Amino acid sequence: MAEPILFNEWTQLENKALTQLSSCTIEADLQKWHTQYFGDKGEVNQSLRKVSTIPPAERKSFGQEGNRIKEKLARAYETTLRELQKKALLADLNSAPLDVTIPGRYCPQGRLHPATQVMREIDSIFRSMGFQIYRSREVETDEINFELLNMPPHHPARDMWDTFFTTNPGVILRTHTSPGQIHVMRKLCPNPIRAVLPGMCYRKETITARSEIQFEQVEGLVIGPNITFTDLKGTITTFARKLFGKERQIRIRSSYFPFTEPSIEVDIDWPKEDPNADRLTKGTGWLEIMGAGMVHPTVLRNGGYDPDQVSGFAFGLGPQRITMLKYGIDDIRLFWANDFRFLKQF
Ligand code: FA5
Repeated sequence: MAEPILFNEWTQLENKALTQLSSCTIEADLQKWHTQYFGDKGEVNQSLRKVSTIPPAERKSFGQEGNRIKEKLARAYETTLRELQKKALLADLNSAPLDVTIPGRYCPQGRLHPATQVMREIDSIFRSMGFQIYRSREVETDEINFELLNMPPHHPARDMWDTFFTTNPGVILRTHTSPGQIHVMRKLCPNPIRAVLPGMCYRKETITARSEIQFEQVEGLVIGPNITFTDLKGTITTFARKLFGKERQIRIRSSYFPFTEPSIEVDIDWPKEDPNADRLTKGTGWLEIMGAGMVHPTVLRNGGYDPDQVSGFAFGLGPQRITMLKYGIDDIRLFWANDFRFLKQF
């Protein structure tokens, strides 16, 4: 019995396609071939669409034959593509042979920013003294940054912290890490606390060699029964000795912060032989590195604690000032200026 004319059409298509495929020598030819047969208007699809014009009794075998050829051509295409790619790669390798003896390209090794290095050192000293490390937010409410730290609106102490306001009323960039005290207290109350909170602070300041508008602080907070000023002094002294060595002098001065009572400030001596000593220490020979004190009863209450049951101390230190002391850096602006000549030295 003679084969139906349409089956002949499939066989012709198959033979033609395979012959053309075998004459493709580069990938571009192959892509043209693919479009010719498998594109939307390609010959395979056109032929398959003819199914509707076939007498119903022959449609099934017509479709089966069409799909068999379609799959066969698709496989042949994949095989040819791989072969051509392999050939192209070999030709490329042969035309520019690889010399494995050429030295590799120098890849400069990155390192940690000096601020990060010192921050990690500070964290590890406090960790070794049993402190936990907490992060708290940089965008704060006026309430937590000031009011709950015993500074109601119009309190004159607010003048010490010139503030960046956001367009959201009552929302500011934190001026110090002390609002973190309230977050930690509210989280851990009524348990004892021994925590440090490192992070960035923002103040609208006149930028000078020792003051930036953006700088880091590390807040410390210890709360529990019978915590005394002696514990504060011991902690600060141990910290400073671990960081700077025993030969560096530490000076504790009385001071005022609304959220601590009594309050102190801690200075460290600046090497006298440094020609910039006068400018940086305003002629005193001392550079302030932290404020501290015993947590004010109102602040304890705002954190959920009963000041008759527990007491505590807090401190806030400035790692950038500390890094300046440690490495003899004479200008705080170098920290965020992204100058490689500076950064490469650490
Ligand atoms: C405070 O910010 C208090 N919150 C510290 C505190 C915490 C006191 C807990 C009591 C209890 P002060 O404004 O002095 O205090 O800042 C603390 C430290 O941050 C300073 O000693 C200094 O090392 C650093 N610091 C302050 N302002 C700047 C600035 N503009 N640039 C760089 N470092 C700064």
